[in-house]
Order: sequence, then structure tokens, then C-alpha cells
Amino acid sequence: MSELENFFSRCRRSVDKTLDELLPDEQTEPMRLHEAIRWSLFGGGKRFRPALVVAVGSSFGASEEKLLRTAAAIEMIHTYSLIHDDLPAMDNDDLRRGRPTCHKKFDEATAILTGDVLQTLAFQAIAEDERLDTRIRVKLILEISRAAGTPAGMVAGQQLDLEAEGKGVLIEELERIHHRKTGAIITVSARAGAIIAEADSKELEEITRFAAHLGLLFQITDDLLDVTQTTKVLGKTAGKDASAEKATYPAIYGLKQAQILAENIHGQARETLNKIDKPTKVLGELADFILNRKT
Ligand code: GRG
Repeated sequence: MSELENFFSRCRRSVDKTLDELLPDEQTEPMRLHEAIRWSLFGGGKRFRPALVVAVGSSFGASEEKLLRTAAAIEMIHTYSLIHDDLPAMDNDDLRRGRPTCHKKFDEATAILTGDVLQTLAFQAIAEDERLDTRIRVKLILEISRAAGTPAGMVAGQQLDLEAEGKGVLIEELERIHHRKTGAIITVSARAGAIIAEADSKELEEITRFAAHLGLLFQITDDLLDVTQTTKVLGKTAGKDASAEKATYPAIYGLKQAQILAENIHGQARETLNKIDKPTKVLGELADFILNRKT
């Protein structure tokens, strides 16, 4: 196992344990809601965003126990967004993380409520995290709510994305959408690690620059995988972007150019790490992982 695989596997175990402690068990009423939460959260997923919280926080000197609740909270918000994105009113997908989507396994109303409550549980987990100073908790809640919401966050990006379907948008508009829909949560994951480690403003600026490259890289590789991978490998329906007439990097640039663009952005992400005077080996390897990922 490589060093990064080791890191991912340790991180997944700790994050999943933290999630398990934070979530009501399946015997607690309303049982259907709590079953649906656990079905959605423990059904796979790369845990990339929590890994980023832990990797950045550790690089800047925070202890893992201070990072884990925020890492778990961000995974809850990410999972809520996947559940809602899969609903018939949005992407209408049957498969997620290799299993039936939440609304297929349960029902639409339960899936809507599962997403809703994962978002509130996430903020509750941070608000109640006694390992963190109150000032830090408020800062995290503010930054994560901005990144998840509107006008510059994930929900705004999702709305813009839905409005752009079938319209053949230009590259500037595509970047505006992805910066919000995918980039904001990835950026705040990195910033959250640095905030918990009490990084100074210059360090926060550098890590934000790194994360912005990583977010864009993540989206380009996501678009590439949608075209190049099978449904079985992805654990979600492949080829959806083309059938929904979505503006994507391969659609605008072609496959080869989109791949080159991904490599360039990866290089820029690695370059930003040179300006950070901290141990950033794992962060560089995370960028490599995103460039080369197969799911
Ligand atoms: C419904 C509010 C709302 C937002 C939806 C998540 C999202 C925003 C849309 C999903 C569509 C999509 C393909 C977005 C691009 C990037 C993305 C979020 C991919 C899925 O993340 P992974 O690959 O998933 O990290 P796992 O399952 O590994 O956690």
C-alpha cells in the first residue's frame, strides 16, 4: 500500500467512526429516516473532502481529534448534495456509490428529508465540538454555510448548472458554475483544516489557491470519467452529461485537450505548494490522486 493509500484508509476509518458517533442509530425513531441517512453515508464514497480537511489541518499542525468532526460534517453536506442531486427533479439517477440512490431505496420524501437533516446535523456537529474554541466554531460554520449556499456556494452552482442545460454555455460560464457547484466545498474543506490549525492569513491565502486548483481539477476529471468510464466502475450512471446536454470540459475542448488541461491545472496546484513552508507531501499526493483517479 502506498503512503497515500495508507493515509486514505486511516482517514476513512476515523471519519466513519466519527460519523457513526454523530448519527442517530437505526433503532431511533423515526427509524426510516435514520436508516436512509446511514444507507447514504456508509454506502461507499471516496471521502476525499474529509481527507483534505485532515491533510491540510495536519500539515499546519492541528491534531487529528480537532479535525475529525469538521471533516465528518463536510462529508454529511457532500452526501446531502448527492442525495438531492439524484432526485427525479434534478438528475433523476438510480445508482450512487454502487447502490440504489436514496429515493430509489426508500422514497422521494424520505430522500428530501435525509438531505435536509444531513445539512442540519453537519452544522450541529461543529457547533457542539468542544475540542474547538467557540471563535473557531463560528468561523467554520460561517465559511461552510457560505460554501454550501448562495450566492457563491454549491446550491447557487447547482441552480446555474440546471439553467445552463441544453444551452451550450461558454467556458467562462462553465467555470463560474463549477467554481460554485464543486469548487466551493473542496476549497472550504482545505480552508477548514487550516482554520482549525489557526493558520495565519498569508497561509490561508496560499492554501485557498491550492484548493481552487484542486477543485477545478476535480471537476475536469469528473467530466472526463463520465465519458471514459463505465457505470460499473463509477458506481453511478456513466454518460449522463452528454444525455443531459451538459456543458463539460470534454464537450467544449474535446477529450485530448481536456486531459491536457487537467495535467496543466495539476501542475499549477503542485506549484502553489512550493510557497507553503509546511510539510505538504500528502497534499501534493492528493493532487496526483485527483489527476489519476478512476472513480
Ligand atoms: C443538490 C444542492 C445540490 C447540489 C448538487 C454534488 C452536486 C451538487 C452535484 C453532483 C453532480 C456532479 C457530478 C458534481 C461534480 C463533482 C461531484 C460533487 C462529484 C461527486 O463527488 P465524489 O466523486 O463522490 O467525491 P463520492 O461518492 O466519492 O463521495
